[in-house]
Amino acid sequence: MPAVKPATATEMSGSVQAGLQPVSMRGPWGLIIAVLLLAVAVTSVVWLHRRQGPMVGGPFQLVNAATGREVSDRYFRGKWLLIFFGYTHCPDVCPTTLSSIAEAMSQLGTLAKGVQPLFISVDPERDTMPVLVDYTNAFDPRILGLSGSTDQIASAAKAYRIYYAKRVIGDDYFMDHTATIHVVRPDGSYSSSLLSTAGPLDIAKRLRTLLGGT
Ligand SMILES: [Cu+2]
Repeated sequence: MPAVKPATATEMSGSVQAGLQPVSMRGPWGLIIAVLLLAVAVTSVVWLHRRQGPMVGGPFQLVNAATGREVSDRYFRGKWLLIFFGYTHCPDVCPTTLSSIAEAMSQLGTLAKGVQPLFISVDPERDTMPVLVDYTNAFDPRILGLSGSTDQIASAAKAYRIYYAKRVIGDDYFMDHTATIHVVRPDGSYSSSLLSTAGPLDIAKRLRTLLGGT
């Protein structure tokens, strides 16, 4: 392809000439590259912040097991929320965690008034409203059981990054689920998380700090 050769030669000589230009002519390229690098850096920082910010939490629409009425996240504005997903047939993690939350509420004394623990069922098939209410009341009546349609639960679980899945064993089934306690601020924004293995002391300590008690 003879036509290509002269073009390549022109380009090469062009770049050689550019290299020999006074500094003032090369300056703009340095500036453009610097601006581009800065733009990339700023975009990365903004992206990371966005990732860390609204990654967990968000609006939800569920059903209050105690009243049978729909509730949204907005209903709980003004209180610190402890959000835990689970199911009443859970053999170990849920009862242990709810005991810890109940004990932490006792330890908080009057500060507990500013805290609303929510237990969201991932097993609406077995966790009917009465079953859920009896279950949460057995730990502490201040723990509110929430359920909903399959879609409502799936949507809330997705917002709070909770995985759950049915595991059938013989005639019975278990619900595998993420065991994390999420702490949500009174304005509805995500604050932090605790492991389900956190004892009552840890939970109470975290809340005391957040509520500004000590
Ligand atoms: Cu569980």
